[in-house]
Amino acid sequence: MAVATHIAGALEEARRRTLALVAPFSDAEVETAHSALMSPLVWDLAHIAAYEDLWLVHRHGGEPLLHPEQAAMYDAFETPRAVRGDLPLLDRGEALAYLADVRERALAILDRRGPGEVHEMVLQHELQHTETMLQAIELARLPTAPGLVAALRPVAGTGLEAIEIPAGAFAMGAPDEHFAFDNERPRHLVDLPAYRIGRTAITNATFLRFVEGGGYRRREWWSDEGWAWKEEYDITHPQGWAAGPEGWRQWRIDGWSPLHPQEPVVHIAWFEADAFARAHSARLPTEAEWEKASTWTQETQGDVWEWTATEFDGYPGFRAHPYREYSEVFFRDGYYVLRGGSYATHPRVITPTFRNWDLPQRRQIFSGVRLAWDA
Ligand code: AVJ
Ligand code: FE
Repeated sequence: MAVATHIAGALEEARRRTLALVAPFSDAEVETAHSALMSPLVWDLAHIAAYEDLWLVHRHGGEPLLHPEQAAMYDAFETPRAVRGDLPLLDRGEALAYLADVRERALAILDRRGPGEVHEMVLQHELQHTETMLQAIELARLPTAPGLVAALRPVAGTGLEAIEIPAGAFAMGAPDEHFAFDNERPRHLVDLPAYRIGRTAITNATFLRFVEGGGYRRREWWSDEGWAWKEEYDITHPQGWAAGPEGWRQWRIDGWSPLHPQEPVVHIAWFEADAFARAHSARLPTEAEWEKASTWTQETQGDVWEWTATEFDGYPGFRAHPYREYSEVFFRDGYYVLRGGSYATHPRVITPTFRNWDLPQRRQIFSGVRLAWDA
């Protein structure tokens, strides 16, 4: 019973976060697709409800879906982001009612049958979507209610200071005792030679030196794909930066602020992180290097997602479970792994083994960079 009460409380807390995110906005702001990259916020709301209906009411509770006719429209795989703005989606009021109705049933089932592994999955799913919604909100330059994102902690140093990690094997992946997504398993031994890795993420001040030092004009620092992307979209600085008479400013969640030199740089693409690393005779860490070092480099962990050199794939012996479309459909399809977490990530999602992923040109994600070097 104590476990059921705990999970019910956590589900309620996640729901307060979801609802607080959309509370300040007009119906039109919630229902419009602000960017082709992101869903209308109302899609996320109804999707969270549909997901909970499927896993907690139907699969865990054995009851019929509340809204079987909505299942396909709110299935992430069947209905990709780019088309979500053109669908006859539920309106805001309908989506909020869907959330509340499913939650009532899910809590009644939880009372009756007790919790299962799927409860933590559904909880994490909702929390992940609150971060996705924050990406959409930031891209749309809508203001965010206070208290929903953590303050970025200033970094002591430049981000270029390294620590050396000795050679040796470590156990990579999530231990069996607690919930983890399938892509974090099985836990397996990985042997690494010695290497150096940044003690912290790279700061704005350090990234600004790259920008002002011609970093976006030096062909030799960029991959072919990265250069083509940068040229096509005329990328000359991280997303949300603007140069003005009073210096550089940055659009951050709640509006414009002066670029803070000691905060970690955020909203850079993998291509930019990779070019920055080459400009410093460094490279991105592999995700194994990142995870092995995570007990040594905790200072800024969880402030910005950190791009790694590793393309998203299953660990040896991977088994899709229980939600097949969560990970497997993205393996070996050009996605790069990010590690850590960000100021927009709920702390429950942040663990040393959690794997996030995105395409190398994406920078709506709260992404920064940590460097690595061969020892
Ligand atoms: C782990 C953030 C890459 O948004 O595609 C949410 C999370 N999966 N619903 C994504 C997810 C299904 C996922 N990321
Ligand atoms: Fe989802």
